Amino acid sequence: MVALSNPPMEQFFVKTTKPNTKPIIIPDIPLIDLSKPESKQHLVKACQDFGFFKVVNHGVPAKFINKLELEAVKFFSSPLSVKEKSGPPDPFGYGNKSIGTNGDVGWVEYLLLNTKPESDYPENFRGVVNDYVSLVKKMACEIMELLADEMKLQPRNVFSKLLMDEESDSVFRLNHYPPFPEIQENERNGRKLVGFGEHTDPQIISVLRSNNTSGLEIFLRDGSWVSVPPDSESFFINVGDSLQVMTNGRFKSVKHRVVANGRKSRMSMIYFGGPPLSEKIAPLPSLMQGEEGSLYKEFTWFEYKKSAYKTRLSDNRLGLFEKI
Ligand code: GA4
Repeated sequence: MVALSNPPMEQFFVKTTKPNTKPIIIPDIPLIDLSKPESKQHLVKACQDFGFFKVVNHGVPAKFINKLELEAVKFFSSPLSVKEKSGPPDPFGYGNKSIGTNGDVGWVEYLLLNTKPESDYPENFRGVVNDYVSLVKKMACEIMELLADEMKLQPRNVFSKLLMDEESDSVFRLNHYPPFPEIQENERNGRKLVGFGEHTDPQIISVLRSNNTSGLEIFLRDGSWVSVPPDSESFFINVGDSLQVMTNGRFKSVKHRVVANGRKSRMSMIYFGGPPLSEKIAPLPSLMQGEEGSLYKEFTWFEYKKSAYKTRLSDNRLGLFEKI
């Protein structure tokens, strides 16, 4: 399908059930302090209960985060004609309002980058993205090793080795959600502006950092959407579909979305840690107890990714691979 350059405005909104209701703020998004020895247990619990948590004392120096944020602000404030020189996203590059190739739209512009060292980045991002990604990847690996330890998985790098692999198919994304002039009027009518529609991430683990503008919401198992208070000093971690499969459903790939704030720009940077394309994604044998069989048909990351790119954002991508 051809990407729309100017999609009809109606598509950017979702109706809220009750006009003017404030989003629910969850009081207790799991908060993990990576400097504490008990973080291991909390990590496993957070992956099981929510598939989502926030980490502090993560060891990524602010200097690297700020440098990248500064370049991102500069990039997104440059003229559209300049930004478009880095597009279209096929799948990497600059994109505006249209997400993927199957008709999804959102009030967002973005830059999708390959994390392989030799990749071609817009000029000011060279070096800055590599530094940031290697630090965030290191933190993601530490988290995955703590998870493996706590679950008594051998070797302890059973998950992290997939991100460390030279062939790891990981992606980096910068998202900018610009203000929207008529936001108040729409809110009065009970309409929310969709920045990035609901979806789960296909990879193993995603690491998100945003500026101090709200917008991220996660979907809880009781069927409610809750707004995640922004925190520019912490990282938010999502379990992806592949980790859900590798843990045979113990860890949950969290459904999330971004409702554009409308008043202030929101900027986020996300590292999506994925396995090599040839990697078989299947439950770890040591996690299958007694009679427990795999909930999923066997597939490689290449097969999963290929099928994911044919879906709409909100589709249940793992559904195709579930055993009935
Ligand atoms: C969701 C997670 C990542 O942002 C992403 C997205 C990708 C894209 O923007 O090109 C996809 C989406 C994401 C899943 C389904 C397909 C592919 C858009 C889309 C409709 C980069 C990814 O890996 O999968």
